[in-house]
Order: sequence, then C-alpha cells, then structure tokens
Amino acid sequence: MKIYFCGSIRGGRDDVHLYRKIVEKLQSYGVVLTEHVSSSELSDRGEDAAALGDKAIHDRDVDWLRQSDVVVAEVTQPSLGVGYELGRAVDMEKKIFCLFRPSSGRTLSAMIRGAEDGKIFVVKDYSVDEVENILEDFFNKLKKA
Ligand code: 6IA
Repeated sequence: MKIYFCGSIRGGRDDVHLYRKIVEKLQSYGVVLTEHVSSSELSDRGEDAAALGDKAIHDRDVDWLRQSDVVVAEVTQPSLGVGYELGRAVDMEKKIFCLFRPSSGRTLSAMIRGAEDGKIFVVKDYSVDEVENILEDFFNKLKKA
C-alpha cells in the first residue's frame, strides 16, 4: 500500500515530532511516499527547496498523490499546502483520513470539517496518546473494506 502523509511545512513545524510518530506507525501499513514531511531537519522556511525548486516539489508531490492508495493528513497546524493536497486528493477520489487535535484550541477549517462524508473523506478528532490506536482502527477497517 502506498500512503501519502500530509503535514505542515511552511505553515509551521510545531507538530513535527507528532508527524514522526504518525509516519512511523504508517510505515507498518505500507510505504510512506512523503516521509520527509516528518523530518526534523526540514524547517518551516523549507530552505532545502533552493536545491529542488518549488515547481519540482509541487509536481513530484502531485505525482505521488496520484500514485497513492490512501491519504493521511495531520490538519491541526493550518497549512496551505496540506489544504491544497486534500483538495486535489478529493478530486482524485482518494480515500482520505484527517486527524485534528481539539486540545490545540483551534477550530478546524469548514472546508476540511465540511468535506467529511463518513466514507471516502473522514475527519477524526483525537489526542496525542490515542494516535496509534486511531490509525490501527482506520487501517483495520480499510483492509476489510
Ligand atoms: O504549505 P506547506 O509548506 O505547510 O505545505 C506542506 C505540504 O505540502 C506537505 O504535506 C508536503 O507534502 C507538501 N510540501 C510543501 N513543501 C514541501 C517540500 N519542501 N518538500 C516536500 N513536500 C512539500 C521543500 C523541502 C524539500 C526540498 C526537502
């Protein structure tokens, strides 16, 4: 299974340790195409982008998105890139699982919360200590579907 993980980069790297934990768990279910999103060496300025260029990053990511079987996004830290990826993924009819932490004090964008259909686009409120169980539940159901 190919998994596309979305998490904030230039939107802010506050949750990078959590992204690491999610990616490690996801790797027990398949190949995570976007492992770099959880790299603590990648800052919110994305200065490495100078080497690759924004167009190359965009085109490679959209290509990976197309190849993916499932999209998992941590959406607590607002990120234009993550929102864009989710919009494209909806259009590609990908199975999407969004994770949001209400304990952040934030309110999730209506364009994400409101996209939930209970089947192909799922939004789950969770807390950090539940993350592994929540991913387990999601992938167990996915295997049965
Ligand atoms: O707007 P944001 O930067 O917060 O968008 C984050 C999302 O867009 C992530 O889910 C990534 O999949 C994608 N994305 C944004 N910037 C990059 C990026 N930057 N590399 C890969 N994916 C990105 C440059 C670093 C790279 C050269 C190592």
